[in-house]
Amino acid sequence: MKYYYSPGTCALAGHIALLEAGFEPDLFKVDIMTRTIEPEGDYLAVNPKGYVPLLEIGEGVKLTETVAILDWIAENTPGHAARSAMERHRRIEMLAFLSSEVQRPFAYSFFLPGDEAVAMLRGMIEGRFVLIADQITGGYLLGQRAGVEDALLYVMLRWARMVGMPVPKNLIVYRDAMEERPAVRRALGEEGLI
Ligand SMILES: N[C@@H](CCC(=O)N[C@@H](CS)C(=O)NCC(=O)O)C(=O)O
Repeated sequence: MKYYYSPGTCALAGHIALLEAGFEPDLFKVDIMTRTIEPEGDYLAVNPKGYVPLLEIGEGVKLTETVAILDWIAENTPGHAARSAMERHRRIEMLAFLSSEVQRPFAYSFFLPGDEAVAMLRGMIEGRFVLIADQITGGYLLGQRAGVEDALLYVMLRWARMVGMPVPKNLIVYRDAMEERPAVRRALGEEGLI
């Protein structure tokens, strides 16, 4: 199994989820500015989309898109596969929300010029964190144990901390607890972030 990532990006979520699930992926670090695989290699030849993450499951079977990768990991982790169609829909609902409604505006806010646009996007993200804060009633996003969606939320909260964005107190407690998980610490270490 191969996993293509760039440190600290949304690809950190899949990295964490793979380790939580007990997979031992071969890691390939990608420079997303030059679209090269470090130390050398054409990332576009691997993934014409040019962005990370990409999971090569085996035999040339490649999966892109954070939502699809995280859903694949959950479905292929003993004890984590959805037990009903509705349970799976709920997971995808949460992943899609985090990906489209938090990750995407965050990405725009990192690159868009103009203080006004950035302030507007940050206000939007802050509102979404308030909605999410109300969901963490069982300790994690979808209940009482960490799932793939928690890996993505952790990365979004890490980004919030990086830009000094205020988030509800229970999300700070949640983020700090996630950061103590062995898989999270290992992924951060492997990406050179601690
Ligand atoms: N829709 C994709 C977006 C992934 C994405 O935006 N990746 C960023 C890092 S967080 C990236 O590689 N950006 C470089 C680029 O877009 O060229 C997903 O959710 O996986």
